[in-house]
Amino acid sequence: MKKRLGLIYGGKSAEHEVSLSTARAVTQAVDFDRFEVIPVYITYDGEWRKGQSLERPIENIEDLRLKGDGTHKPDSIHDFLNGSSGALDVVFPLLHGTNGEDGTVQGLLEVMNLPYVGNGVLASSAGMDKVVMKQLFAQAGLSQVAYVHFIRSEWNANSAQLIEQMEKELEYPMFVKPANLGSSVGISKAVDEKSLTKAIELALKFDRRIIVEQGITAREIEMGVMGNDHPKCSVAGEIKPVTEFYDYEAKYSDGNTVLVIPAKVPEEVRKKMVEMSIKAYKVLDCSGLVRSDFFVGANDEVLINEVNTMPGFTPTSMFPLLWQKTGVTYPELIDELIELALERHAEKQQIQYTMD
Ligand code: G1L
Repeated sequence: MKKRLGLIYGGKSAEHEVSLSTARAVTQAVDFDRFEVIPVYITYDGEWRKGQSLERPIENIEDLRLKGDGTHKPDSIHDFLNGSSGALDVVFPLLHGTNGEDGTVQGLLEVMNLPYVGNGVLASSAGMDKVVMKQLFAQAGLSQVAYVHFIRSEWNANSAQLIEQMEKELEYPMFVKPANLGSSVGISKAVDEKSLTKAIELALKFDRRIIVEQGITAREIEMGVMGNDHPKCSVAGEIKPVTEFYDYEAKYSDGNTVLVIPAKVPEEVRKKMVEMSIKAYKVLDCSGLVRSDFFVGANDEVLINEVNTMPGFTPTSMFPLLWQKTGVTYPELIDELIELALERHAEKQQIQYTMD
């Protein structure tokens, strides 16, 4: 019997289009002899639409924008995921939760008792908030850049005191960000008090909670982590700014940066990154996968920047490329993640919920 794999994609999010290309890439990599692939599209308006099983991989992204002609409309989310056309065996949630509230779709899938790929509710929501994530990292003894955080009402009540605190605890340049990682918007660099104030007012448009981080001069190096209780790391990859004199092979470049995989780092730095990636994975109780992002200073000091519980996931994104260079192809990656989802779900079925 083929397993029924649901792909949930689209969503009320700025990453809607990215999600569609990712869903297409996944259909192109799944083994149709072993899986029946069922598309579940969430429109920009938040409407859920379930399609018929796909006969073949998707070529044209437009074919993933299921029409709202009634045929796809569910009577309830329950019918939707478990309904007449047969239950799904495993789900690939290829989106951020509505309005960037990650962990919400995972929560829905938990309530439905459906196995799903990637991180659970706790890791998804803890990984969504930069302040929560950094506080957990600090608790785990992981080195990271200094930061200050506050909420909108504290800023409104006493911005002068907060500026004073930031200037005392941090140095310019600083990076001001909405705490909610779902939004890549609203981030800016501050070089003096005036630009700091401006950056904070901008970030406050996107979130009520703000984090201000110490800016540093460092290399940006990332690792892929995959597994449940015994996670493994990929080789490291570096994101390098394009300079006039680059001599490395620029296979994947967006014009401003190139990816160098494996990154040229000393063995101790690589080992440190593995150790820190696993610690971060455990403290956030991750499962499935994350991409862990580091700063490596001139003196080879390693600082963790963040982990991304839903990294870019097309075949040319950092996470799949890192695994490819580690010897795991894109179709193998998808297979492995589905296995991990089923394994986690099976383990959860054994948990006892009552005392009798
Ligand atoms: F299901 C996985 F594998 F956990 C998973 C889910 C989602 C991996 C990567 C992503 N990434 C995305 O969905 C996105 C980068 C397209 C965000 Cl909209």
